[in-house]
Amino acid sequence: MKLIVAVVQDKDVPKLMEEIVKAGFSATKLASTGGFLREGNSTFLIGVEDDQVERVLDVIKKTCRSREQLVTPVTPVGPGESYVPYPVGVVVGGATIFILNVDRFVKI
Ligand code: 2BA
Repeated sequence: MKLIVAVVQDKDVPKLMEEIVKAGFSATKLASTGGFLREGNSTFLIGVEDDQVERVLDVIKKTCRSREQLVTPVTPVGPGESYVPYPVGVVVGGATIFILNVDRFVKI
């Protein structure tokens, strides 16, 4: 068995959850925050049999889009210096996915 941990953008969450459930998988969604943008994103935990991993990845690929987001770098400015921060674009997503082996799966 595998645990798929997928970090996705909040905008893709409703569709992704709908498609995962429609495909017959179980998922848990956790609210999370990206360390770089410090913005909310969502982390899905999806436990599946080994032979189902590719199907779940297909659902995620079809559902999650990459988007460009503007970030304004924060640079410390010394006394008497001025600094005009220019926003720079970073491409976020579709999804960041980790696939872990599950030693044991228990439901009580
Ligand atoms: P954030 O950490 O907020 O990162 C958002 C986007 O900012 C990243 O998109 C990437 O394009 C850019 N970025 C991140 N760190 C950077 C850096 N040090 N310098 C320049 N640009 C940087 P994604 O790569 O698609 O990642 C989206 C979210 O997935 C991340 O949000 C984070 O929550 C998670 N993530 C990505 N890689 C991870 C990893 N190795 N471990 C744990 N979580 C990860």
